[in-house]
Amino acid sequence: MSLIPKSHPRAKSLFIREKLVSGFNRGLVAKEGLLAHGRGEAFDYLLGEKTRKTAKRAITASAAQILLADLPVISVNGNIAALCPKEIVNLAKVSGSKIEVNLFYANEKRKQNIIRTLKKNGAKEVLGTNSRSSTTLPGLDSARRIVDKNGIFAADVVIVPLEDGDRTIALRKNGKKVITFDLNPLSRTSQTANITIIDNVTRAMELLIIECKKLQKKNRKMLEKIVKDFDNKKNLADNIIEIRNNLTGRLSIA
Ligand code: PTJ
Repeated sequence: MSLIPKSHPRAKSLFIREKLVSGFNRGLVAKEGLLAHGRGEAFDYLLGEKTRKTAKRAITASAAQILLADLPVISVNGNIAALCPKEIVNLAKVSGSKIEVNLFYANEKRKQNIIRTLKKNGAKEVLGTNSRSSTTLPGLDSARRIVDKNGIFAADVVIVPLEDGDRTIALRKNGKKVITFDLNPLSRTSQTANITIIDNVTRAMELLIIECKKLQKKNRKMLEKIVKDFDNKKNLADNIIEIRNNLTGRLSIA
């Protein structure tokens, strides 16, 4: 049972923290994942802990891009498995995406724990552990280079929540479209992905599922137009303005 009273002014943020700590205690999250979460929290604070207009725009473009894909794959790491396992499985179902576990801090036991959690939440198939179908993503030195031939390696669109910059660059160099969730608009991942959703995954993942369901009714031409009209660099610049406005708004209240 949680020790955090619902009335606490920062209850939501503290509940998310608890999910991460619980994920760590259950062997899903790397120690470093707790630190990565702290960095995310700081940026969420600057955003005002709200899904901003720029995130909504990126979510619409992401949904269109995923629905246009021949083989979309969702890459899952420890933090994502702890924060939104059910949403990952739902997104995969709604969008016809495959799920692949891919860790920066490689650890076979943690991989198995993550797969078990995803399966408990309804996943039928989770790639990322079969050595017979594994291969190497060129241009990457970290453990993330090991990918499944039928998953990330073959994908045309890869969804990489909470990512490190090196792999985003490698995926792009290998001709993939990359969609990321990252609270830091200045990170290399944010700057190099095709579509960056600057929002907390705990808010944005559910919104992406809803948007995929909504856009399923649109034809291919309309989806292509949504993707074509989206400019990631401009959206990131607009996001910095949102942060600035949020901060100046707070200062003027004080
Ligand atoms: O489970 P593993 O071994 O694959 O490791 C996963 C981590 C997250 C530890 C690894 O990928 C890592 O070190 O990532 P970075 O380079 O610290 O980047 C994580 C990014 O995610 C940072 O830019 C954070 O601001 C951002 N972030 C953290 N929490 C959230 C977030 N973005 C969206 N929602 C969050 N809840």
